[in-house]
Amino acid sequence: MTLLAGKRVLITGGSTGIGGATALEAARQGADVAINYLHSDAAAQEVVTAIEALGRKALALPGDVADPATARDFVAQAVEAFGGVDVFVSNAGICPFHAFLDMPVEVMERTFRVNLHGAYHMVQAAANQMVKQGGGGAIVAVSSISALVGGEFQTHYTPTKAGVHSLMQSAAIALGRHGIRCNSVMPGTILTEINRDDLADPEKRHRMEARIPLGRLGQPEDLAGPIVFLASDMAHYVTGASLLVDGGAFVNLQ
Ligand code: RM4
Repeated sequence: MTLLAGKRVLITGGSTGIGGATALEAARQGADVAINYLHSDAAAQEVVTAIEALGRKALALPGDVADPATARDFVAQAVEAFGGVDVFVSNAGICPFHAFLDMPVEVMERTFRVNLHGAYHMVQAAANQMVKQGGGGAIVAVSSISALVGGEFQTHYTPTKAGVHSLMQSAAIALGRHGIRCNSVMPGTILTEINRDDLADPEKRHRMEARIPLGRLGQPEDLAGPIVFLASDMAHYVTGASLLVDGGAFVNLQ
């Protein structure tokens, strides 16, 4: 299958986790891929090397999504390299678990600026480029099961994921006339760097696993297929939607 044949795909937070897995799957599905990343040059280069080994073009650009200039630069450099943007995956996010009552302002504000403001800057920059190009496009944002349910140590995080979900709904309305589809995925508990420390607690990990009908925590690769589907022409009449990818955790009350 080449669900993204000839497409030019941009992904934020693309050097590891869900973003990295999606970058590789997009390349397997025939796309050229540009990734934004913040920390590890080595990890980003590994993704680039793997994409090029699949015979596709790859580009890795560092930048903090919380800075509006990063969005403009990322899109502009990808357009210079690939000639345009067809798919944009807004994935970059953080979740520094912390209690509510003594939540430091800087922790709360950083989480909002990365997860919600960063998504807004990036989606807006990608949408403007897609409108300029004409021909439509697809935007997929990584929201979360946490848009729908809470977390004691995530009071700064869950509102940002609810915001990302809502951003896609409103962007779908604003961009429909341009043939640009906007959807979100809602991952459950997926083992990545974002929660490695949190799930290092055996009791917490067991408690999270016990809630999942499919019997295991998610892996980044579990998100790649749903994201590629929403990005592809198979979802040509899907916009403003959200897709839970959680092994059944959300519905499992008892
Ligand atoms: C997700 C969900 C998971 C957590 C990550 C950090 O939205 O809450 O359980 O491990 O965030």
